[in-house]
Amino acid sequence: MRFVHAGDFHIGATPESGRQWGKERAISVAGALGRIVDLCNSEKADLLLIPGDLFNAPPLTKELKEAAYSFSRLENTRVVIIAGNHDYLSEDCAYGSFDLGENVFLLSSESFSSVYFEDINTEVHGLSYHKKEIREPLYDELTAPTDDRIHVLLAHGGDSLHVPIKYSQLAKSGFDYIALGHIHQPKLFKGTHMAYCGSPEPLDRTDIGARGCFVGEVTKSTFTIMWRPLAKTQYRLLEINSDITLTQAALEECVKEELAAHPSDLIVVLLEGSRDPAYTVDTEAVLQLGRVVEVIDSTNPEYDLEQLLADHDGDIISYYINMLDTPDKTPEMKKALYFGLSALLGD
Ligand SMILES: [Mn+2]
Repeated sequence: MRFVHAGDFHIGATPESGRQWGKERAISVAGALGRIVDLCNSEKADLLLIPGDLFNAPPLTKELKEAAYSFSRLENTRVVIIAGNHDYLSEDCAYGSFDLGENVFLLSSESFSSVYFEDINTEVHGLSYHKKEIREPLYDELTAPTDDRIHVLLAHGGDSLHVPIKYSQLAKSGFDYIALGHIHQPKLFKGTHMAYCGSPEPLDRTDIGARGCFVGEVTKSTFTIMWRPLAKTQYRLLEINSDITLTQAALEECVKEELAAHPSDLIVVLLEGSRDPAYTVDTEAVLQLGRVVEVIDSTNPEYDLEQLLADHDGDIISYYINMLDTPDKTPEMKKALYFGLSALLGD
C-alpha cells in the first residue's frame, strides 16, 4: 500500500497577514492541498492520510467545496481524514455531513472507527475531535487487530490538552503505520512505523525549516518512508554570533547575503554573543532590508569589567560587579550583570 501522509494544512490560516508577504503566505497555505493532490497522482498513492487540522477552524461550506474539488482531481488515491482540535466537528458545522467525494472518508466518530479497503487489504482507524480539547490519553492503551490486514492509525495530538501520547507505548501498538498530526514540525520516530508529518506550509515564524509531507509504502512485512519537501516558503533562522567588533553595516551585509541566497524564504535574524556597549542594533533598519520577519537581539554589551572596577572603586557599580561576576556565575547572572550595568551606566 502506497501512501502520502500530510496533515495540519490549516486551510484558512493567514500567517503574517499584516506584512507585505501576508497575501503570498495565505495563497501558499490555501494551495497546499492542491500540491499534495498532484503529488498523490504522480506517486500513484493508494491512500492520502490526513490526521487532522485540514482546516484552521470548523470549515465554512466554501472551504469544504474547495477541498472537495481538490480531492476530485485524485486519480488513484482515496483519502482518509480525522478532524483535529482546530477543525473539530462542532454541532453547527457542515464538515461532518458534507459530501467531500466518493473517494474521501472522514472518520467522524468521537470514538474509534475504521474504514477497510479490500483491494489494498488496508484498514485505517481513527477518531475525530468533537471539541477543542481532549485531555484523556486515548491512544495509550490501543492495540491493532491481529489479522492479515494492513492496519493504519490516524492520531491527532501529543500535548497535555490534546490527547497526551506515550510515544514508546504507541509505537508498540502493532499498527503497520501510525500517521500523527498536530505538531507542525515533521518528525519520524526512529526504528518505528510512526511519524508526525508536520504542516505542508509553515504556519508561523517559529516554524523554522523545511515543511512538506511523507511518502511511504507499507506491507505486512516491509516498510519504507521518505520525506518530501513541498512548501513554497520556509522560515529560515539566520544565527549571527556577534562580538565586540560587530557593526551595523557588517550585520546588514550578512543579512543581505542570506536574503540573496534564499530569495523565496523568510528570514528570522537571531543575534547572539556580545557587542560593543556603544553600539545598539538598529533592528528596524534590518527589517527594511527585505524578507526579514523578525530580528531577535540577544546580544550583551561587552563591558571591560576590570576598567569599570578601576574607574568605580567603592561605588555601587564596583559593588554590583563584585556581587555578580563570580567564577561560578550562571547565564542568568551574566545577563543580570549586563542589564544592571547597562542601567547603572545609563547606556
Ligand atoms: Mn492540532
